[in-house]
Amino acid sequence: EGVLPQEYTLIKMEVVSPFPPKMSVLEGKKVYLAAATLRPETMYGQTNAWVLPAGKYGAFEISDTEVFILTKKAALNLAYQRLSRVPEQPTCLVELMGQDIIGLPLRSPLAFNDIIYTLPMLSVLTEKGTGIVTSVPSDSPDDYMALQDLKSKPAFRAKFGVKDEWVLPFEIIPIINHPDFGDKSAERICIEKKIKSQNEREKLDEAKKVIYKGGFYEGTMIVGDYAGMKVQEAKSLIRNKLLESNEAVVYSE
Ligand code: A2H
Repeated sequence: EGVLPQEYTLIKMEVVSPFPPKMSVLEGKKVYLAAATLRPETMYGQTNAWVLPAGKYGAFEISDTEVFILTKKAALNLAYQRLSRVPEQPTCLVELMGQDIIGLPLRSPLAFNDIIYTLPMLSVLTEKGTGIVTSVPSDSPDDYMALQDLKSKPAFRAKFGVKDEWVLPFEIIPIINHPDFGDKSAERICIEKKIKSQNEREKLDEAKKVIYKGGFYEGTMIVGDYAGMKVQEAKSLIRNKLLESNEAVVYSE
């Protein structure tokens, strides 16, 4: 935990109905997985959402019509940031485990994929952000390795009830050109560092250090409305658009 508050963008990933039986009380409402990101300009490259299978989540009333699925801690913070039907008091409509929401089909802002799925990642921290992470395997080594594990290990898919069609059709989408690591920088650094799974924490942390600075400060957008623009400049433009269109909200913790 840092000393200064961290300001995230919460991406509203809409859950496509019909909902599974455990979520049937939510039918008729607009339900979103609310993913906390520091890189809203990467949303073009989304291939899935991540949850912790053993993590505790809930469906919380944000307004009369909108529901966010996230951790209780995040719901409480949101309630003090004017994002709760009842001010300063989160209302949980149904408690859910991460495992219960694996396989949910989602429509996410800016994603080139029309539908993406909720999948398990073991490094998701329930104490950080909302406990929901959007996956951009082109630019995040954690996302790349977790997707690679699911793609290459049928037993890992089976363990969490992940269907082939939620994973196998999803390719890495190049969205940013990195001056030193090309347009799939996360894949490139994971291959160079010979990272074998999402569990290689130290190597992944090194990989992140190596690519993030260059990707953000010297990278160039290669897709979307701001193709050709430096990532650093495009970030706030893309973020503001998402906030204006109500496809995202601000969240601090
Ligand atoms: B970022 P910081 Cl492409 N557990 O979004 C684990 N990781 C989490 C999380 C949680 N509960 N909540 C958010 N995150 C991830 C995109 C991205 C991100 C890219 C590149 C770098 C990057 C796509 N995933 O983050 O510890 C989210 O992944 C680099 C820092 O608060 C979020 O932004 O600094 C980032 O970690 C927040 O990390």
